Amino acid sequence: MRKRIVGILVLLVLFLLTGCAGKQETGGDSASVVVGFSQLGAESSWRIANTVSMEQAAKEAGYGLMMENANQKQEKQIDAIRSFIAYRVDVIVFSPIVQTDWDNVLTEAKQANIPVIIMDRMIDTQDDTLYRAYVGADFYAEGVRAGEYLVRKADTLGAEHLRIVEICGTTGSTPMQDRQRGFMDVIGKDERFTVIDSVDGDFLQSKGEECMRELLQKYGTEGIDVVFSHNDAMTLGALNVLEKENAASSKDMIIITVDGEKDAVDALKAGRINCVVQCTPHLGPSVMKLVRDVTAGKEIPKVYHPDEGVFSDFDDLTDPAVEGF
Ligand code: GZL
Repeated sequence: MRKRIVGILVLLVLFLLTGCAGKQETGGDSASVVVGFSQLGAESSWRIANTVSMEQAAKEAGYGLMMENANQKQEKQIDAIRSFIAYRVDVIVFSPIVQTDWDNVLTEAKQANIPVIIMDRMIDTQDDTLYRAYVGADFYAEGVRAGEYLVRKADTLGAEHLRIVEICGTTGSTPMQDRQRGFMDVIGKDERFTVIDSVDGDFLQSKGEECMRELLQKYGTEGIDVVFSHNDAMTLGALNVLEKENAASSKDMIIITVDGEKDAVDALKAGRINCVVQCTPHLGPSVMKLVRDVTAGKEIPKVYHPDEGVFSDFDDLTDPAVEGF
């Protein structure tokens, strides 16, 4: 506990000494708004694009942005939110790495009368007054799209039985739980499909490689028909293994991924992946619009889901609309 108090004090001193805390930090004038932003990490191209989106949108809005990167540690996010409260930012924005254990720190923000906007992932709470709005994907719908693609593919192939391995994102995170739930709600009752294994890849490319290597050792290329991976980073890692070991790839396996980064869409166009479910990282403009409305005292919608789609080998992949972020 002492360590964390020291951590918060160090954060505060750094903000004050480096001028990061200054309302001028990203160019806004003294009248501008200061947003405290706790980003969960830099684990994937999605996350990096999301951070850039937030920084650009804050700059365009003329808002000060105090961003803390938690490097995948929930306790660092909690410390950062406490430092934003101590600094008395105008609005707190954060992307919760996992869904649980946010009520205490969000209650402190509420008591300090600082509005909170949750971006990207969601939290488990009984008290929805702890946050003003949620801006992020409908991850359940993304999982459904992945499942619907697989059903269509099985219909087209006339497949009688397909064995699926699932490479999951961060355990306890909204995208991991809801993509899995949506996917299973579509394929779970269809006897043609069996999920033979579900492993934790933590949204990391390196762990995606590890997972695929272990799955191949366990089942062999002959024992796996479908790879459903919760994000492109893990999928690209898995592809490295499949192709390096001359194992089957999308020619022999059906590979389904989520996010829609450029490398994954390029792999789809090259026939290395079969389906890319989109999950946009470009949430900054929507967040800053809500910051504007909240600081102007306006009512804001509780939930905002961006429009998202899916690209697959059923599409005309020469269409310029088929592109990654
Ligand atoms: C989804 C986001 C996920 C991405 C991953 O909104 O939280 O986290 O799918 C990222 O690439 O690591």
